[in-house]
Amino acid sequence: MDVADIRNLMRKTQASIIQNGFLGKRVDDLGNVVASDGVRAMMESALTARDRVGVSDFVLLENFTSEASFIENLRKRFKENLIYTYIGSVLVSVNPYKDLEIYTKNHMERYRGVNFYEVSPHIYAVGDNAYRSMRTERKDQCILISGESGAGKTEASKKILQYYAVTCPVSDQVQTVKDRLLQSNPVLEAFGNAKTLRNDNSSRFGKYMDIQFDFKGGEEDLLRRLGLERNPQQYQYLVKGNCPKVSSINDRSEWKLVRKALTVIGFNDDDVEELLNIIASVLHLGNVQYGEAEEGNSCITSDTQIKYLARLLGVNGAVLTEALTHKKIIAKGEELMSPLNLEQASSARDALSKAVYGRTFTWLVNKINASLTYTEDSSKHYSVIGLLDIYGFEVFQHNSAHWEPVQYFNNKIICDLVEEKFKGIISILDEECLRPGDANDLTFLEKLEDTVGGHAHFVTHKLADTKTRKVMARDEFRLLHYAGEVNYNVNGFLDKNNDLLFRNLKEVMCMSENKILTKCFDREELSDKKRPETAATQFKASLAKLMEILMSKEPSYVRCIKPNDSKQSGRFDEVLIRHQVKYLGLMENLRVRRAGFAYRRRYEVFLQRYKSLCPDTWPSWQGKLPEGVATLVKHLGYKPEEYKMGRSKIFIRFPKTLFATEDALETRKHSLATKLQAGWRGYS
Ligand code: AOV
Ligand code: MG
Repeated sequence: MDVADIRNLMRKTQASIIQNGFLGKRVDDLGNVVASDGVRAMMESALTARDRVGVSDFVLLENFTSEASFIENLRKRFKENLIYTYIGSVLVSVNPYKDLEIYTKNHMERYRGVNFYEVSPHIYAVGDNAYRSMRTERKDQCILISGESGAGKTEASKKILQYYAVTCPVSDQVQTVKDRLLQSNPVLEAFGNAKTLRNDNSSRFGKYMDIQFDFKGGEEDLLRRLGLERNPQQYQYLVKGNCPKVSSINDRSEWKLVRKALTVIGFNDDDVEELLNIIASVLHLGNVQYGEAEEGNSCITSDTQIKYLARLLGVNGAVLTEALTHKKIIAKGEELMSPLNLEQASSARDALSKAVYGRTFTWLVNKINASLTYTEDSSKHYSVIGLLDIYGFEVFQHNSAHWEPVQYFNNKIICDLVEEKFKGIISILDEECLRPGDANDLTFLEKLEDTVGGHAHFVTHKLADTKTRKVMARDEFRLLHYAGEVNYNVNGFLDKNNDLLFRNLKEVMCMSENKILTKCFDREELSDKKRPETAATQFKASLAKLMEILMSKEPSYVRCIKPNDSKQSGRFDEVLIRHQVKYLGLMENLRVRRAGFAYRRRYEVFLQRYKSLCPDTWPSWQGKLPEGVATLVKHLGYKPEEYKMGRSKIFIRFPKTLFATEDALETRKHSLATKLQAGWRGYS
């Protein structure tokens, strides 16, 4: 038997496989249809493999409308450590809560420049695809990562960054920028993340309440200079959150990493020192204790903290003390220092801490952004890939003004949400904050009842039925989120929304000798008579800006799922997962995918992959690409309604068509191997 014989036999086998509907049958020399043992074994093993590991794209599920089979598929794959599955081009990821060996350099290489469907699903494929679309179509890209707290959004974004760092070819200058980009992550996380009950390393960028920076790993003399104790339990701000112990994060090595990272992004020793002085001040501020002087006025009981604060912030201790216990008011054109009571004083103190920490963080972000700007030729437009990983994205969708359950993530819904088409909670809150007189948290609640009380997703104690009333306090409202029901206590809503930082505290900060703080507290804002924007309005404005940026880009989506609430590997909590599948809108996502042309592939890729299934295109097609593809699909028996020929791509409507073609390819590969073995045996 020679090579031509083998090829002939292969062609015959192939043709008969195709004729027989990809069932792995072949026609023997006498024309009888038989299934070869090898083919049968191969088919069986392929089937059992699919049984075991599920399908890598939900579009290929037989029963695609069934949530149960969706979840079953997730479960199968999760069990086999296959945490990634597609819905078409959307990547679904389940947090494994353990390190998997799937992020090596080898893996990165495997996904480089390869078509989405040719390799198993991976976050690298999403990254690579966005990169190539950016290059070939010259369109800015963005990758939107969503999921609940602890689902793996930040990890996913880090993986994509690492992928680009390793695989994208760059010049030396870009290399510096890339190093900085990678290094910016630990820095932002160190100052912007917090341990919450749901996630040991929760992104809290922009949220300043939960300060969770642990100096346990800091160097001894540094701690001494900052006047800090080793024990995080010593600090009010660190114990307040009730979860100071971070089981999964090693502070000592993390701290080293942060210091190193700060150097890479351009901080010298002095900068680092100033930054640390600020962080330490915030911790000291939290420990400032108030006592009661005459007439219920507040006073500071111990000056230990004030001494440290004065030194660390470079301000006058007496002035600071006064500012922490008094409020400057202007009466009849005269400035007066009016004493604060205990409660007012401690909220002034907390407002100062928040402002100092928050503004420093913003400054840090700006500094990092500036260090990332690539300035070789500013006249040229550089294409960008934006990576969006934020906290509480969904929560905001459901929390604020948009009342319809979000069926399917799309930009329009978010934009409608931000637009002030109707009176939502935010505008009512702002109204109450600005209303002079008797406005307080409870009047805000009443206003809500008057305005949105009729809405099906809004309940208060007064409006609730007897059953719900039992689990609600009088000062709460409840929102029926897609993600679940949440009670909100209105206590402190107005204060939180107001800018509570008194003018005299701002003045003290403006006098600081700390260089970072001088940049954060600008004297100009003291002369500004305008009322500062409320927190909610600022948030809304920044969200609107973000949406504008995102809308100008081509999106890719990553949906992260959290498998259990105990941060455990291997535990698949079906109730919790079903819930997320629902509110992430994955079933809708799948239906949308199935309705359209599920697969599009460039002609050359399609032909390259399947050319061996047709004698006319094998081993190579000499004519034009579309004609080759047309010949091939005709030979494969594609019906006209099953596909469409585009300008550069073929669109395949039903997954089963592609499924069958893939099966045929598998079968063919196997028979080729069998024949080659037979051939070799023939030679020997
Ligand atoms: P999040 O960003 O979605 O929550 P993270 O990305 O911080 O969640 O993930 C939480 C933790 O899960 C991480 O610290 C890891 O321990 C683990 N983890 C996540 N993804 C992976 C992965 N691919 N492989 C291994 N471990 C993983 V929040 O920021 O709280 O919304 O606000
Ligand atoms: Mg995060």
